[in-house]
Amino acid sequence: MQVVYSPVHLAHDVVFETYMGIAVPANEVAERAERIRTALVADGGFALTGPTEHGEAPITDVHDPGLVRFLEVAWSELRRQGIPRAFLSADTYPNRSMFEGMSHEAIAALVREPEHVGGRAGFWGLDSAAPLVAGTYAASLAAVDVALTTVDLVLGGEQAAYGLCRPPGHHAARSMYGGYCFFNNAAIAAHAITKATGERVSIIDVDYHHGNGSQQIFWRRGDVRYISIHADPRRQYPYFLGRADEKGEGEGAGENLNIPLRAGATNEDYLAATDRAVEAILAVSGSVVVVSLGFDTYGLDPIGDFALTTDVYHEVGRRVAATGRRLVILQEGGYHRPSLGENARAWLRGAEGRPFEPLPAAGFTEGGSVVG
Ligand code: SP5
Ligand code: ZN
Repeated sequence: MQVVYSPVHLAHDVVFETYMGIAVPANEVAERAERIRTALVADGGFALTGPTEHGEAPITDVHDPGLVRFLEVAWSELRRQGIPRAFLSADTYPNRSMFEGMSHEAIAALVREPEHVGGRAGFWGLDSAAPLVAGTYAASLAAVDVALTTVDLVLGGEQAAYGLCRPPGHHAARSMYGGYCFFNNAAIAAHAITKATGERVSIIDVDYHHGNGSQQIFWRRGDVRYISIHADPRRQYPYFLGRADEKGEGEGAGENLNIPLRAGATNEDYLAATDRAVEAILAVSGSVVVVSLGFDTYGLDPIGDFALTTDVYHEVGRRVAATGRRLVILQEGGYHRPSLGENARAWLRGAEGRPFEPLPAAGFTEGGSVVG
């Protein structure tokens, strides 16, 4: 399988994130993508290629140009405003109750992007756990190019290709970044596929978290079906979207399928959910499926609470590929660094119909210790 990778992700060099007001070690770090790249090279069955530049138009097809401009200047604004922080995190968010009782017209007129960069980050951001650093914008543009190059490979005839996107994308909405995501790589890819082929596209999101951004972007669209298996938002980020009764509206009515799972969800629970998702893919036309691939469903993930093992990733990859659709597979989350390479190898080999054997050289044991 072809793998699209760009070293520009290294510029998004995140060390800390904020959790409930306190700086804690970052989860979404450069080592994640490097672990996956190293494992796929060691496997021998994957061919790495760099992305080609696709420019800004495919991004503003999906995102508000104001979000793009904010992300472009946010770091220089932080410095220009004399704020000597290691990363940008919002000061104040426009909580919806700030405007309670005001008309939609009044709100539209009053709620504007402020000048203070902490207010601007609140205006465009969802949460305080998506630190923005000097290289975030460059890395985010590169991640989009990785996704769109993966689309090019599949539209060019590959049965499946994998884009090692970093930063991830599925929490980014049309006018909002958050959840370690800045541009929605999978949504940009799905939209580009509809444009190039005129076909319907399904997104299957198997990250542990609900992809609120992908759901929002396609909520009213009949040409992109969004299917997600994730932790129930009553107990987990993004908290305010991801319930089973969110089905889409207008042209998009019935095109959104959320499958929330309980804490401790097992391989068996997950495969049952996968079968429901696969059924929803097969119910619509279209030759291409976008996979938002996360490994934060793994039993040892530091921010997840599912109990999946490496073998189940091989089986999920196999079942998704068995739809017969061509797959644009894009990396989202997954934070247990020692297992990321093996879990990616397992999923992608499953999608290719190849067997999976652990790589002893990976030096990883289920206990979480790392050798070398
Ligand atoms: C792409 C993706 O997987 N984004 C996930 C964003 C999750 N943001 C909230 C993270 C909160 C981490 N809390 C750590 C608490 C440890 N007890
Ligand atoms: Zn996630």
